[in-house]
Amino acid sequence: MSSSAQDKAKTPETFSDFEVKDAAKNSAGFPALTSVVSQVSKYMNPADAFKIALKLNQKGGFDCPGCAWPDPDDERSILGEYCENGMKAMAEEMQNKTIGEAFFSRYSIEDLANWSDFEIGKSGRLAEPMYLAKGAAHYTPVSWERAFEIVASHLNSLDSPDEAVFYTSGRTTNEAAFLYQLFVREFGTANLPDCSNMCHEASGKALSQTLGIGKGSVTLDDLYKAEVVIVVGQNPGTNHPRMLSALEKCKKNGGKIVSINPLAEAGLVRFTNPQNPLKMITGGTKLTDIHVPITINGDVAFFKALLLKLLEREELRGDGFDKNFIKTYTHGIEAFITDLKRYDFEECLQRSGVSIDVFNAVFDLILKHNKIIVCWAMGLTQHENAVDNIRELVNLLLLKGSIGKEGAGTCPVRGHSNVQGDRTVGIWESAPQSFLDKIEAKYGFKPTTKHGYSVIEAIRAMYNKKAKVFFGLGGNFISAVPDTNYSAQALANCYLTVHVSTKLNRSHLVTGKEALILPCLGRAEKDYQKTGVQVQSVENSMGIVSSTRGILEPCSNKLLSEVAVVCGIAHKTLGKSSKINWLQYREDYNLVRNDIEEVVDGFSHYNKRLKEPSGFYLPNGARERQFNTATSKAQFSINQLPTWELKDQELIMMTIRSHDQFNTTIYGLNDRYRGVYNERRIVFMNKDDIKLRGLRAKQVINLKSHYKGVIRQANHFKVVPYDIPKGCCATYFPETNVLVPLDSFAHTAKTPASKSVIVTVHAI
Ligand SMILES: Nc1nc2c(c(=O)[nH]1)N[C@H]1C(S)=C(S)[C@@H](COP(=O)(O)OP(=O)(O)OC[C@H]3O[C@@H](n4cnc5c(=O)[nH]c(N)nc54)[C@H](O)[C@@H]3O)O[C@H]1N2
Ligand SMILES: Nc1nc2c(c(=O)[nH]1)N[C@H]1C(S)=C(S)[C@@H](COP(=O)(O)OP(=O)(O)OC[C@H]3O[C@@H](n4cnc5c(=O)[nH]c(N)nc54)[C@H](O)[C@@H]3O)O[C@H]1N2
Ligand SMILES: [Mo]
Repeated sequence: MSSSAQDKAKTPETFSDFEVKDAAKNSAGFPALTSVVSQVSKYMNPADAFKIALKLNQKGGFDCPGCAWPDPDDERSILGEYCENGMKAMAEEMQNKTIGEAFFSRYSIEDLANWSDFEIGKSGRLAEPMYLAKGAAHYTPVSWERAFEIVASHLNSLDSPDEAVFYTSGRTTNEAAFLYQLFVREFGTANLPDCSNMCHEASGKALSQTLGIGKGSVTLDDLYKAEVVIVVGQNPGTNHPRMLSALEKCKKNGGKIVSINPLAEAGLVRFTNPQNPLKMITGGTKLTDIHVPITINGDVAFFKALLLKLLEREELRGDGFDKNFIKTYTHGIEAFITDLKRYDFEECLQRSGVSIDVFNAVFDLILKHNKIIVCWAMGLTQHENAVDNIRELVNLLLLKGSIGKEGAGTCPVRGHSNVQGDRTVGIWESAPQSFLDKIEAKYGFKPTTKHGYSVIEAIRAMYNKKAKVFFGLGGNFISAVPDTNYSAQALANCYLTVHVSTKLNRSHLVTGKEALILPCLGRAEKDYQKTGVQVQSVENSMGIVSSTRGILEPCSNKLLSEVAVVCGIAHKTLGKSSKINWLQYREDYNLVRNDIEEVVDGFSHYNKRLKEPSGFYLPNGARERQFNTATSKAQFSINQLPTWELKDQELIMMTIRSHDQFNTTIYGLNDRYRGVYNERRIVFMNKDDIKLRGLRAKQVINLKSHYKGVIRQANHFKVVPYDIPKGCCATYFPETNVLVPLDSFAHTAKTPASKSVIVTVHAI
């Protein structure tokens, strides 16, 4: 019997050989090096590994696809801007094994769906285009020409361009992303959902409303010079390891570090810099001065408590606020204060789950210092009240005048290496009119002004058969999105699903009636075109645009670059009716950059400035205290205190990353920093919660989520006692995405609330 799309979409419910040890007290150091050596030597050619380690994130080298943390502007160490998880990302991408016709004729889609995500990822690099015909059980090889024709004929037979969805994941370079959105807009739709919709969308919305720019305001230099850095809802030791070097530098300069997180994550507790052998022996620097073990989604409450105390101090002694800054640069303080006074300090503190002693220690730092930076990631953005989380931390920075000056500001730490750049160059389902006008002026067609689908809306549209073609430029849509069962049906309803990918993933197995896998070059591979090996560009988390150029030979001669794929499809689909000569761009990417320069603000002399070794900064108003809001001032905002309650037996669950994964790509089965080995189907619980439910360590349980009367279930997880606040629990994404309701998302931003899922735990 053939299995359903839902069955194929789920991760298999089987266990590996599981072991738990004490959670690590520090990060990096020797275990990090040994972990990389074992990873690299298993899957990658050692000479290539060495080449990569030396070129990774070096000036003139190539940009690590691991994360969006910036590289130092000044001298970089000889070992590259080395990082354990960066090397793991490379080892995964540059596996020496490839898969094509033989592999797919041996394994059917159904066979592959029974593999774990770890096994799927380790099968090798995709080496040739593959096609799944209607009703077929196996993918078979297809020529590039034919693949483009299949896509074009499906797109051209739709009743409306709005019946197609064009997803982007954040590894796509500026050049490929710009051409892709241009094609989509000329085709006639704005259906451009992207991974950002599930990631920092809430940050973009909150920051645009309050500070007039959807990006962070700080530079690396600011981090070095800050007096207080608050890291909230982020696990840099695993997800942005190079950020720890910046925090270490800040500390050396006398800065204090506060971590607000339900978990005492290893990298923030203590950190051993792998580039400093002496430190590896002596044990490294203690990074966090104050750890705040907050309840999941207790952040608005905690920030409100801080705001209330600052107000009290201002009223009593006149030293709580930066009155000059507020008067000159902000708008809306009166309404904000009036609203704040409605709240009770004790209630806020109680809802945050933080003790008064810890609170006072943090308050003391904030009161005494004026150069404050707040860094954050998914712990703030993946809640229904995510936009409020971020606006509330902006309120705090505004009261302190901690914006647009040295050592102060906002630092949303981005995920994918070019997710910020993709949005800058137009991957945006609701792009501003000014951008659309420039497209029209340059190319002579009128892009639709109707907003397109974001991720959640795209899933609904496919489920309801309003969208019939899904095209993914990178990423692993089915494993990344919420509500796996519903979303699997949505994809299965499509006539055609297409993925441009480097490696096999579950999205290739949960298909529409027909499907294509289009294999592309990875970041580290040389991109040979008519005018020579091409350079591309990316924008990091701090708005610096820099070049990236592959250094290894492609793993197969049948790969195309993402730029070439987009040009090929655009050319075939739009044909003679297009206003654009698509094929010229793939021969010379300088031409793409010339176009970006004309259409997108901040890219003047793009080709010339890209040659600067450290790249160039894009303009950032908030950094200069120029706020591009309706009032031209920074805007105080009014945010509600979330009032969710847990019923009897319920827990609030966050779905997080282990140390051995990059989003849906599973590098390995360990979470070394949290002391978990060889298993991913686990649930971290507080000891008291385990006892209360009559459970024991390692017991196998099922999880049920509860949302508006609908119950979703994920089976076979093992209980791991952990230092996590009572009432909270944690599991890994993507195994528990089946539990995340599609309808539970951030107001206005629509980021799935995958860090606040209400669940119950059931012994079996
Ligand atoms: N190696 C590696 N690097 C990566 C990635 C990866 O998967 N692997 N992914 C990349 C991507 S796309 C992204 S977006 C980033 C993700 O980087 P992170 O946001 O650091 O990733 P998560 O594992 O989702 O971790 C969220 C953190 O927030 C905490 N948290 C959860 N809920 C709450 C809450 O309600 N309040 C507070 N204060 N804290 C909370 C969790 O305990 C955890 O420490 O990393 C990027 N870099
Ligand atoms: N429950 C839960 N769900 C989440 C999250 C969470 O914290 N909890 N986090 C969310 C976040 S922050 C994000 S960003 C999304 C991530 O969502 P996605 O970006 O869609 O997922 P990835 O796992 O990063 O995509 C991995 C795939 O990208 C392909 N790939 C890798 N490199 C390249 C390349 O250079 N080019 C091309 N074309 N393809 C490439 C490979 O085939 C690989 O299998 O997931 C979201 N989903
Ligand atoms: Mo992300």
